[in-house]
Amino acid sequence: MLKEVKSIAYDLGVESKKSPMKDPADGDFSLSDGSAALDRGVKAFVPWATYANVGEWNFHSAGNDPARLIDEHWYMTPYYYVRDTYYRNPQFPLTGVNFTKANYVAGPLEDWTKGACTFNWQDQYAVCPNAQLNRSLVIPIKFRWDKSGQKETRTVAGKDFKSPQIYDSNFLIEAYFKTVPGHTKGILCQKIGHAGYSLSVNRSGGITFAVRGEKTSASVRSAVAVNDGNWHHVIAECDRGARKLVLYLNGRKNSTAPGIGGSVSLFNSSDLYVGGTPDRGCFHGTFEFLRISLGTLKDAKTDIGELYAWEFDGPFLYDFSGNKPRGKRDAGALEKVD
Ligand SMILES: [Ca+2]
Ligand SMILES: [Ca+2]
Repeated sequence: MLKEVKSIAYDLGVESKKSPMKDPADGDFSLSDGSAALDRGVKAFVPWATYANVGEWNFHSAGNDPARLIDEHWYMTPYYYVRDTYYRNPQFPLTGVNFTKANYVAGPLEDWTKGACTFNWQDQYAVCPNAQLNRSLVIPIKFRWDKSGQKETRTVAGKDFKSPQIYDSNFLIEAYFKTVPGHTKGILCQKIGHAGYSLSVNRSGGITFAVRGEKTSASVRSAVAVNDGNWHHVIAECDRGARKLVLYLNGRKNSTAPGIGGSVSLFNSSDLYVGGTPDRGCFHGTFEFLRISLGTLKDAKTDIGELYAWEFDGPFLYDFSGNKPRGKRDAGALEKVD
């Protein structure tokens, strides 16, 4: 039994006989010299909210299985109906094919765990099967004021089932990644068959975002290369109303191209792939973050400047007084700065 408990919570923190704070009884919560809280805090990543987020992967494993990359998206659809059952609503974890613990490494966005995942360009990719993205749900509707009487069920299917399956809506893909220097022709994220979408590192080392319907297709390429071994933040946006595809790179609009209108469905029966597929396009580099949302930045009533400022210079990167961490973040509200 003890062994089992240890395997769940292997780090229970530290014990100190001395107060970690200077004089909390008199309202001074700053850290004492030699405090046990020094450098024992963590850095976490807090993404800025997007509209209708349907998939969010932070690239740390589930903990007990290096092949399971959990999805942490939250989108309060109409079928988030009974609070007690939220946890049963669909999430879209990725399965890392040929992944081991060695794939997980430290990344720049978070340090509470190994928060980034490497892809080897050979035989590794991550996948969420179409069967999980293209389901139907039967929701029982129960009326609290009439427990014995009125009962009904509602079926959620097709485009009412919200997932990275894109029908005729706006959408965006956000990724934070780095390639091995010189890498070309690697898939970042795609769900594409006869129709669908893909985001990839192209043969010039730039980014290509492509969408395809039954009869029409469109794509946009970044104006610069990203395969230099540095971390890059990309948002690829498909705006139906404006009929535009937009690529934002490292916090700025980088390029735009004519897109597709609202009558073009991207529905397809392919699986969702990240970092490669079974037969082609394996990515060589490291992922820190990826998400897919069924709306543009404008739909989320935000813009690239606001999103980028939050994610890379937001208040979660400072203490409660606005001080930057000295070295590693200290535990508690206040960083020791004296
Ligand atoms: Ca991460
Ligand atoms: Ca510190």
